Amino acid sequence: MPITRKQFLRSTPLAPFALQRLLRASTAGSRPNILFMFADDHAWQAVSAYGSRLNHTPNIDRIAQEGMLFRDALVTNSICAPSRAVILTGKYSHLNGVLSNAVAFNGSQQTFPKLLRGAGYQTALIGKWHLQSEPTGFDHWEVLPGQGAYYNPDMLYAGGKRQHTGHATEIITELSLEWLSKRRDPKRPFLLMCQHKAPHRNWMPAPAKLSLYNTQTIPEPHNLFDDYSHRASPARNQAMEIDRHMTLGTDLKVPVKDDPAEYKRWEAMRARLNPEQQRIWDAAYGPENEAFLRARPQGRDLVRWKYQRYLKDYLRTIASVDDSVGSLLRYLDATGLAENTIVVYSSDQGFYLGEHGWFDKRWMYEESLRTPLLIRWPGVVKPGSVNTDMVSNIDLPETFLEAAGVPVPADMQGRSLTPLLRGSTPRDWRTSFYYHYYEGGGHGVPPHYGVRTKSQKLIHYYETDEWEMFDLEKDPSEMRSVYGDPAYRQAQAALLAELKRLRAELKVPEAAPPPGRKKKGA
Ligand code: SGN
Ligand code: CA
Repeated sequence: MPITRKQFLRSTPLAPFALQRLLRASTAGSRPNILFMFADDHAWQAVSAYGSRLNHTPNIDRIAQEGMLFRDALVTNSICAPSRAVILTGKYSHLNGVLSNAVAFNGSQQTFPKLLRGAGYQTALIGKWHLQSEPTGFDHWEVLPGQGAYYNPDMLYAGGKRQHTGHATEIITELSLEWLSKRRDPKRPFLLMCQHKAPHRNWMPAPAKLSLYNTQTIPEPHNLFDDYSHRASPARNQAMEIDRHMTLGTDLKVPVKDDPAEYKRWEAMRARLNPEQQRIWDAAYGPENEAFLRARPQGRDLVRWKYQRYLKDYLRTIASVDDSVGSLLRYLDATGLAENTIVVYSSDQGFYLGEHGWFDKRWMYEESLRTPLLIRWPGVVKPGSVNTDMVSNIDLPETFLEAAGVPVPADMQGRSLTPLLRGSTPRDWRTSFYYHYYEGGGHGVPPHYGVRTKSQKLIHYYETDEWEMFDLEKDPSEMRSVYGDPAYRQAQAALLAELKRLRAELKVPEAAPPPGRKKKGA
């Protein structure tokens, strides 16, 4: 059996520096490896490199310190499976087919991992996949079925399924490290997509993180008690309020005996944990739950309590993701791979952390339209750089292909970020961006499309033919639509013209295709 790099590292008598030089010699000047670390629902408001008031993410921040942070990274369709399909194909949802979470990805189509693999890269995908069909284009994959479980998850691989013991974030990290150290062929460049379930709902933290933030009060957003006036009807009619739609049992881990159905769901959630994990959970949540059940706050006090529990659990799951980033970065350092590896951290979309009183995503509003994006590329990206251009998840596949020296197919619809990474934005870089959400159903957000520039946004809820327009400079939190306001007549007409132009350029069908019916739990 050939010796693995890890075994080699352990057994070698060479001094660490000489060893690193030796290992580097085999990759220096060659095509870069790509480590793509991807979270699910990680809001940019919860990354300290983005100026978070909420938490500290030292390992993710390290990518910003040593690379580039993109302040205005936008997704084309703010929901899980569609975002993943956009990244794989470099095409908008109407062309890659995954309009909503209910649609299976057609794995026979062109994807960037297939193109890299065809060019000699070895490709691996570990973690959340959520595209229903089996992954294609990967030498190795091991994925959570559907949304996957936080605790003791099953994972699927080519030809089988196995159950792991422990927390999903830690398991995905271990499997990624195992692939890097034991399964990878060190002679070929690699693409590793390490894709976490966290911090997706229902925000179940790892045992080691359960007491984080215990003694803190998480600051509230100024619009936690938004009344949804001054906007079209969808904002009022949604079902993603912390107040009315976040459940005490499954979302917030409180055993509410006076709500038997919810209590049952709480029991089912707890039953997923093994006895040791249950013991740790009961010790961590017990005292606070008892105090809550005794006091039973109401009205705004209840919303505030729910917000604290929600945010703490959400941030606790992120602390594990940040640890995972740290472990993978340290592995790259220790093996000398860091120098020739492009490291990316991003999320499938943004998320509401109480802004407008909400959780979840889907809207074209800023919190869910924007996603974190940080890229380190030694020797190419100037450490500590910040980019403010409008970039997108649709730009990632072209970026990876160009970095690998693989021709970019003409039918991809994004644009490579490599010039931006080198520090110069092409003069004809995009100044407007097209967004289209199709799913409907889930959380009551109706399908909508729109255009966003650096300073303005126009949204069309086409089922009810309602419009919104926002002046992002005067109203960054999007509390008041200026659609129809005479002061914005010209700007509104210009946005409408740009929206039409983008739809034609991107080949969006005039009539929106049906998104597919949403299955429960999809
Ligand atoms: C689940 C969640 C929803 C979430 C969707 C889509 N409910 O259905 O809150 O919007 O996933 O999320 S839960 O009770 O099952 O947690 S996505 O990120 O996968 O698109
Ligand atoms: Ca998601």
